[in-house]
Amino acid sequence: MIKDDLLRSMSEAIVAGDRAVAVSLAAEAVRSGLDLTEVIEKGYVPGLQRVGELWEQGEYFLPELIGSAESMKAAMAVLEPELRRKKIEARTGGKIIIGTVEGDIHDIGKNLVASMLQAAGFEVFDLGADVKLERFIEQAEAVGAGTICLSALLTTTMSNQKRFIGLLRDKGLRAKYKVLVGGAPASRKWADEIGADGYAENAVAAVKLMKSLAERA
Ligand code: B12
Repeated sequence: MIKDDLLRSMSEAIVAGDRAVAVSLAAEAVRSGLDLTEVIEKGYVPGLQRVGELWEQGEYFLPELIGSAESMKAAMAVLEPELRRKKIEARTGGKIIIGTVEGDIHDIGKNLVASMLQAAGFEVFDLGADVKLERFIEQAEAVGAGTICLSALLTTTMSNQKRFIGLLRDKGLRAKYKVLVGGAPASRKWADEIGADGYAENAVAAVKLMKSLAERA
């Protein structure tokens, strides 16, 4: 299949919630030696964006959302080992803690960011979703991480990104960690407002941002 058709089919498989097709297209991308970052951002992610629109228009309900999310996860399970294998740079980027904040179970975007950071040479500790704010700090202290990445997909849980920065301050640890925030409701303005060290709108931008912070450190 030519690349553009492949990317379009990936998007369609996610919209249709067709796990088997999503997985076989991921395998085809790996076999063909395609740039997997591009495959994710231009193939699968637009499918999920479309699913989001269909949900907003009241055309999709929870079962469809779950089907699409599961298809995305299954495709990522094929792509992730390959992304790791292909990582070209040495692990010089430092240690990063990442997770979705408490009260929020969305983890697809967070998983993408974690995979890409890992592929770019950072040592990533993924705490999963619905993570208690204290746990981010405990784990960062335990492994000696320098950066903490917080994902939030709900307008109700993005306030936990702000609470987290307050918590770090209360503990006298604010200066010790770089805090990056992301997720659909977040923005650069939000990051500035809450005093975060950075914001990125997608996984590719998150890698760029982390690299520039690492260079400055
Ligand atoms: C898939 C999905 C689900 C799946 C999640 C499966 C999973 N394992 O993640 C399921 C079906 C479980 C689900 C549940 C719910 N969902 Co939902 N869901 C979505 C949907 C359609 C897509 C989200 C997604 O995966 N996007 C694709 C990824 C790739 O994008 P992303 O997450 O934004 O991540 C990218 C960037 O933001 C960035 N990024 C992400 N994290 C980070 C972190 C850092 C540090 C950085 C730098 C960057 C970064 O990089 C990522 C990769 O490019 C969105 C719609 C939308 N438009 O976002 C709704 C959406 C987020 N859900 C919504 C809602 C309301 C819910 C529920 C409350 C529904 C319900 N009534 O039960 C529950 C939440 C329960 C809970 N407590 O969390 C609303 C939120 C509304 C709001 N304003 O708060 C949305 C916006 C849909 C809508 N328009 O109403 N959902």
